[in-house]
Amino acid sequence: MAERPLSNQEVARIFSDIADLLDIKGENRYRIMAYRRAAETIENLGRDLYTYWQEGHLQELPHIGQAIAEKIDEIFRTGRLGYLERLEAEYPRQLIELLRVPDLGPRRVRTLYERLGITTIEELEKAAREGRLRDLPGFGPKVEENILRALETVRRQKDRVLLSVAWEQASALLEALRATAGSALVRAEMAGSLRRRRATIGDIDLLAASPVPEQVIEVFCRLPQVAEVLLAGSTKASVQLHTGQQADLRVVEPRRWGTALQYFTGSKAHNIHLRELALEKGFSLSEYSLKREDGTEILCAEEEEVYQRLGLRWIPPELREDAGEIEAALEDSLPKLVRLEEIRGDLHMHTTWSDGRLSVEQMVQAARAHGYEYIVITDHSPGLGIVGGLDVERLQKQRAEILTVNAKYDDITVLQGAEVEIRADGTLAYPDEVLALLDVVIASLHTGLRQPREQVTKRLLAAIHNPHVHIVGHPTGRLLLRREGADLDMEAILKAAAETGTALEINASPERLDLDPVYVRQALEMGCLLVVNTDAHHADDLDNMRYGVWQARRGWAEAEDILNTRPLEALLAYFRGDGG
Ligand code: DGT
Ligand code: CA
Ligand code: CA
Ligand code: ZN
Repeated sequence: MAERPLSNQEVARIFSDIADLLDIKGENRYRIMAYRRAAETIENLGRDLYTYWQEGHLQELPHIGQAIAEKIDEIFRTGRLGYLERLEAEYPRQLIELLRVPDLGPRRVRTLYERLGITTIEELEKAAREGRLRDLPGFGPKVEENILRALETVRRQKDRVLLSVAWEQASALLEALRATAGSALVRAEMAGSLRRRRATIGDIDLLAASPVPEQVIEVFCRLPQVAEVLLAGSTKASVQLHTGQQADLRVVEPRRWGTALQYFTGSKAHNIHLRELALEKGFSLSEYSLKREDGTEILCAEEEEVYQRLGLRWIPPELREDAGEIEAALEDSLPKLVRLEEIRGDLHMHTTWSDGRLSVEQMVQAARAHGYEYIVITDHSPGLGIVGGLDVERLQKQRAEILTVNAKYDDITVLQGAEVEIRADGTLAYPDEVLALLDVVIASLHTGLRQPREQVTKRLLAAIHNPHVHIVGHPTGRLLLRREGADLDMEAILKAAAETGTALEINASPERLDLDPVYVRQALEMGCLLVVNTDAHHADDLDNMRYGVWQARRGWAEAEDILNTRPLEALLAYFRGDGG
């Protein structure tokens, strides 16, 4: 008996590692698939696998047959798995890390190991630099070059964190700084990619204004969050937090705050373009000031003044990627970006009816605390990978409960929807007659994300063309810093969504933020409508709405582009097909 039963994630990891190792070994596809499916089932389970094991119900779970049930049994009894240990003796588990390098499939990983004994990224990089990969079977100079480039990307990704993680840390730092620095601090804000609300963040950039910069730097370096001071000067400091994150602080004179905030917000590409524009107008723009050709300085205490001096409207930080925002500001055609306060309801949330943590009523309470006018409860359908989904009978029972809860509160409308699985063969997990009974239908992909482009695109298109489907949930299925989205023909998807009026979701869950802003903008140009949903599994998740709205803004979305900024009647009219 193991000391502590392994978590679902840990057991799922064992089976997905087995699948990866068998893949490297070149085993039969069906066996590999069987382990992958089992891992997916376990990962998405609503209850502890351990409980199923104790109750002797393992084999009732989808994709858990006798062979896998026996392995789970061994894992829970002994804390080990002999089968995996034997596999590892042939192919070290470290090789799985190599599979994540783009351009390296299982066959190439095997070749690397068998021919050159490579097991780590470092060894791979060394061999590639020394030109030892190009002569391996199945490689060649082009592949070697691609691998080197891919390793560069991997390295750049490695030190990034989710926006939500960095944002919470930065908020706490600012709060502590404000509380401790007292009157030495005039103002302080986030800058860099955080202020631009990028989905992932390299380091935290903070800017402060103070007449006594040294004092602010000193206070900052002593904050309880700081583990180590990497660099401290009179106007800037770099520290490492206990979380491992790096944070940079710059302190400027209050009368130079505007130019400094503009500069440190970036992006670099935006700054370069802005500097060129400044030069055309006879100014040189720096973090300190705008300098005229005769060398005299114009100081900008506010960011608006910087843009104004250059003949521009103030540009919201989310747009500052040099993607046409400067041109738009010049001709005064910047979008009127959607704001969090404009969101009237959340159309995607889970309860204990499937894999959520709270009851319908508890989720309703949480939504009322957010001041929402309406919400839609969208639990999972049964289907591949998602266990505990509602069959048609339980869906009816849930409807009764939702109606009862809805009747209890007159300040919010609670609707019944569902997150229906788009199955691997492209059909939906509920028949049309069932879908027709629901107020809002979200169709999502959770499995088969690695299917070839044509196949996975076709599945999504089929869902979009189903007249009962109102929304496509987290369209690509990406998990930031962890898993690429499906290889979709996005152009075809957006075109079909625009034609059928099917809304695309911006899933606000910090690890998804899917659709990506780049596609949001493309979707809007093609005439699609969007929704921003939290996909909440707990009350706290409702706070994630801000991350979704920020990504919508990064995609240039206005309130009218986002369906859940509309009043309930207008929203439902749209979904019924008789509204704008
Ligand atoms: P990150 O940290 O990778 O998520 O991205 P950022 O945008 O926060 O980049 P970071 O921390 O290297 O620099 C913060 C800001 O400082 C950046 O957005 C713009 C400005 N900046 C940094 N280096 C340069 C530069 O070489 N030229 C210009 N014009 N601006 C720069
Ligand atoms: Ca940064
Ligand atoms: Ca920085
Ligand atoms: Zn969901």
